[in-house]
Amino acid sequence: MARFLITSALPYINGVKHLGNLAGSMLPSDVHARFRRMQGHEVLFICATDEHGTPAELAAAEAGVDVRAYCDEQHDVQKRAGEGFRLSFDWFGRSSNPPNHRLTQHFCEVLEKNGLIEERVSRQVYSIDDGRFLPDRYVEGTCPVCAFERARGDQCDNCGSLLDPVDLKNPRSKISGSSNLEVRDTAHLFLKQGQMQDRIRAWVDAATEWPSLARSIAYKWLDEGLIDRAITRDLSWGVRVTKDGAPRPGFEEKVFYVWFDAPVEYIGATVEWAEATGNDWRRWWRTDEGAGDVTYVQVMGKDNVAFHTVSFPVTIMGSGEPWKLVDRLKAFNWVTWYGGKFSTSEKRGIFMDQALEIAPSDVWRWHLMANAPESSDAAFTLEQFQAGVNADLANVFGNFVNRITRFCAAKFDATAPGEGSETELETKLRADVAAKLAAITQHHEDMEFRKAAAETRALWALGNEYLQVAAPWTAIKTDPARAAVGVRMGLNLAALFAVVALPFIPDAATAVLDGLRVAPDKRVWPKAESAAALALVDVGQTIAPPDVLFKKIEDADVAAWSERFGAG
Ligand code: B3M
Ligand code: ZN
Repeated sequence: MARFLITSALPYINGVKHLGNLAGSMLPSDVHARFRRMQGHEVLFICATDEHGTPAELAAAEAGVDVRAYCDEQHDVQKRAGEGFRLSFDWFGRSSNPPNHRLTQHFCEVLEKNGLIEERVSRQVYSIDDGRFLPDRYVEGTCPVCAFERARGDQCDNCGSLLDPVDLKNPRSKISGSSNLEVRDTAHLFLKQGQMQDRIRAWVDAATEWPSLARSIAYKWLDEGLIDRAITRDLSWGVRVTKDGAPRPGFEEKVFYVWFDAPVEYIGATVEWAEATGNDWRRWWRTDEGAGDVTYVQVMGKDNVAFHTVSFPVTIMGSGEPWKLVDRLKAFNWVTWYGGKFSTSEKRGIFMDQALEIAPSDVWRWHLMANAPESSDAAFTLEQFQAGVNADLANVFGNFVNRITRFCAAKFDATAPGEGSETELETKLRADVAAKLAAITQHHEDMEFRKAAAETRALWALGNEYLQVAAPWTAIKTDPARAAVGVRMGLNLAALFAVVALPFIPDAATAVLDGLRVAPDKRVWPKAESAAALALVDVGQTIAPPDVLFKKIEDADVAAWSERFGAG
């Protein structure tokens, strides 16, 4: 038994996330956590809302509420959406909670002691009409790179360039719309990332277990050279800047930059979990206190990779303290929506709460993972969603389970029969199943979600092929013992298919296992070579055919959803 710490990138607080966010971090990390738990490993699966920064302040202002009240409400909304999707977090924390504040201040203080923080005067956009500095997204203007007219101060949504607010052309305040702005000098803390360049590169060189997307992004940043970056901002909502445990003089009106405190919340949320449950967080995070044997897995969209492969490691390593660093980093490309991007600010695409209004979580989970944006961006269309769900879930998995359980109920008194002996047909099937199980297991271990789903589908298809040939419904007329073998094998296949599907479609798989009365201690990850994989339903066991597992998606549904979500 090994130990896995798994973190999903922290969803930002400004509203329910869209399916692209779900597919790129929370869902795959959940699938992996479920898989590792089923293997019998000790898993701690952590997530939280990322609550600081200008987008939270702006969204609260737009909603006309105080930013703390806004975050309280949105945290609950996101927590419910996560539960609706069966995301099995051990803890869903908040970056605005006290543990993160303490830890963030701690990191800054030790980094400063280690000579990695410097106070520098920097040039910031100041709004005369608003009477305040305008950090990051508080300014909008024309992108100096691509001339997009609605670029934000920190980043251009059109070309993706990271920007400095003072570089925007025709800048205007997001608060008042005023263009009566000037550039003023003000002090900020800078993290001297440049000094850590060689250590970070050596660490990335050694990180051979990272998938290529993560490594290539890290090298791109290292090759460009790490630049010192400001880790404070002129804002009121966030983690206060301290020195020796007291407010830092000159920084009373400033807080830490959101990307400085957000990754620290992976640790902060673990502390929240430990405090709430009476557990020890140190054995997950401190290599001197038991975390040495932990494998730490991070999952995120590609735009977050630089912060996790460079900036956060600078914080962690620069502290000189024995904190756990990421071992495996899985990054995703984008899910696209009819050729464009899903977008929170533009409300384009389908959002998590809306998705659950139109279809159960399992079908989304399956579709998003079977089409995970791993090697490239992946287009989401309602037509492909319909086709995939109907083919894989309704026709292959659902139909198999229905046929065999109903036939057993009709002809074998809903009891797993013991008569008859297996033939070459079953011997070959067992070998084919073992080969598929080995492949599925390997893909899950490698966090290759598309491949894991494809092989799961291929395993299900073996069942239908087998039933086609074994045809217990024909055999029953002439050779009841032969039919019994087919039913016994069929029920065991159904149980195995459900066990293997648990990480992807936990609700439907659980319904099948409940119907087949598979004991909880047998719902563990099967070993490919073991006969136990196909001995989940005991002879003499009574079963109850589950209700229809997956409702087919009709053309009329697709038409209605296209209309509602403005698809195409
Ligand atoms: N909140 C993701 C985003 O909003 C960001 C992830 C933080 S992970 C520490 O793009
Ligand atoms: Zn641009």
